[in-house]
Amino acid sequence: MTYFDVFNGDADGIISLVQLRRAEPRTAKLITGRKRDINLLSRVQAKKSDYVTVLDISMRSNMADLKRILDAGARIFYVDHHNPGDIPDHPNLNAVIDTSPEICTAMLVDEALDGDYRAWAVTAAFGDNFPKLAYAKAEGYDLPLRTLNRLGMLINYNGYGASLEDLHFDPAILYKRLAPFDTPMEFLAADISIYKALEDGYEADLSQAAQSKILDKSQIGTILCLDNTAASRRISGVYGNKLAQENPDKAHAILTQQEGGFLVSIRAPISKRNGADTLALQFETGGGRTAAAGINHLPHDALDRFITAFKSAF
Ligand SMILES: [Mn+2]
Repeated sequence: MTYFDVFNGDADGIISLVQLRRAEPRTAKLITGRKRDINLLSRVQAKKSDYVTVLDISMRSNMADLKRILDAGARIFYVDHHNPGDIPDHPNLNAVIDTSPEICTAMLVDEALDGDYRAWAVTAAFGDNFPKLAYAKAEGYDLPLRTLNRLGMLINYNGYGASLEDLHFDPAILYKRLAPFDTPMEFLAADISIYKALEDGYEADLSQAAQSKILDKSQIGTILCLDNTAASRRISGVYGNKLAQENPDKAHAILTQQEGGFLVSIRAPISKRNGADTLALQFETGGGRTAAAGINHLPHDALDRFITAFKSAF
């Protein structure tokens, strides 16, 4: 029999698995990828009596492969907080899914383990951008919250990129480096090199992003353009969040140059979190949520149309 551990390559996915495997060690095939690489179940070839653990990837996006694996006779333990679609009613599927707005996968794992690895769960909540949840769950524990916040953010930052080559650490390797420790404090005390490497990468990417070209700046907000580099692809999402926090009344669009056009990341003003999805959907490859949306490929000749649409969207 084979075990498969399938997890999102961001902080929430990695730390969900760290907690589970502290509680229940097992040798498993690790299946993961960069943060946006979510069709992970397509890579699982499971047979009858195999056991598949799935963490922090949308069930809706993996439904066909979920059914294929269940039909093959394998058992699945599935923990997640994204909209699942219709959860199959199958005796071999144990699904713990909660889509309430203030929960992340690592905190669902924490609940299942009665808070045994709370410091890890708090780190993941910070990393998945749930600071309120992190502070609430840290209450009564004596935790170095600023450090855990920074560590969670850095692990999350590591997941962004257009390919695994863009990332500082393959998420499977990052998982293996964290997994030996009961707490993030023990990890940092034993092995500061990862934290340092991520922090150096983050600061370098950030200073490169600060050199970006302004394509348009108005009362509405700012449209920036980043060069076609791995640094841009790693930082663009995190940079958009940072600019939005610093200028809460302005909208932002971060364009990253790519072959034939741009990858676009859109952030509505924090003071009025809507309009981002409507703007993105005016373009063929756009999509997202009201506060944060994106366009996978904006051709060069659509740039003027985008700038005009941006100004009327917010
Ligand atoms: Mn998550």
